[in-house]
Amino acid sequence: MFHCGRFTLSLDCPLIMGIVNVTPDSFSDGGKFHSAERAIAHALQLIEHGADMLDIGGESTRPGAQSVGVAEELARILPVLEGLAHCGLPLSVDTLKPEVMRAAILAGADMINDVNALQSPGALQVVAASGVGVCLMHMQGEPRTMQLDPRYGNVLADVKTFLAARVAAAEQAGIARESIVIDPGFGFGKTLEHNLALLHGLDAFRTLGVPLLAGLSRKSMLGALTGLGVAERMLPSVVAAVISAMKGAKILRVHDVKETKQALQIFSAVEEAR
Ligand code: 7PM
Repeated sequence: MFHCGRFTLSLDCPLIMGIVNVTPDSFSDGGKFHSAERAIAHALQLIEHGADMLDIGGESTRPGAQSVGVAEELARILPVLEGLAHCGLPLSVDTLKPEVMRAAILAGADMINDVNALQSPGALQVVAASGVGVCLMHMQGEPRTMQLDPRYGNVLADVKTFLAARVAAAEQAGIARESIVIDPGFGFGKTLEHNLALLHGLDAFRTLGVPLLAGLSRKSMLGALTGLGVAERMLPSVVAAVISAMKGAKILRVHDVKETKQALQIFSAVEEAR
């Protein structure tokens, strides 16, 4: 079971976390409103397609991205959180800023997805005080520069050691183990070889004793392997999601919810035949 905010979720079958990007619309004065409307409409479509939870992001954590201020990030995210408050699904917010976490939780977020694994000063405390779920993700470096020269002794061992330490820090701060998931952070300070080693060895994270979340959807490693552009990576993304599930991932963070759902129906049927 995974406890996050208002929800307790069974992880007997892998869950689908649908990605909701709140993209700033710089073309009109009504941009903030229209970008929220667009994000909410997209989220409702993901729910129809079978999403089990939603991950709302204001684009501050993207590889290569310039950092976005707290006020700007909240202006993007809060209207979407409010618009989806009664959609029936757990709402995750993708942020690494404690101030954004606090405001998002007050606005009804059920989970914080932190690519920085709650390492910002105050982040552990904000989550611990709230009862929301958290995803602790591994990243080497910072989003703007992390892909320049990623290096590891042994990527699988290094990422696992980091995540074990962050789970311990979270528990020490008072976050319930039942509210924690971990994520190796595909593409976050990793070469293609690092990403492949992590996916191949993903089952090794199971011994950490908390559920595993995997995000490979449309990522550049899939482009590097197929030569396909980002808009053409649905099938490779679904295959990567199935491979993750077969290696024990319990939450799959994806753009293509409908197709991933179909694939996981086959996966889950085969699992149940065990
Ligand atoms: C450009 C490149 C835009 C990469 C967006 C991205 C993850 C995440 C992201 C992940 C968790 C994306 C990424 N990836 N959070 N946020 N795990 N927990 O594909 O793998 O959305 S941003």
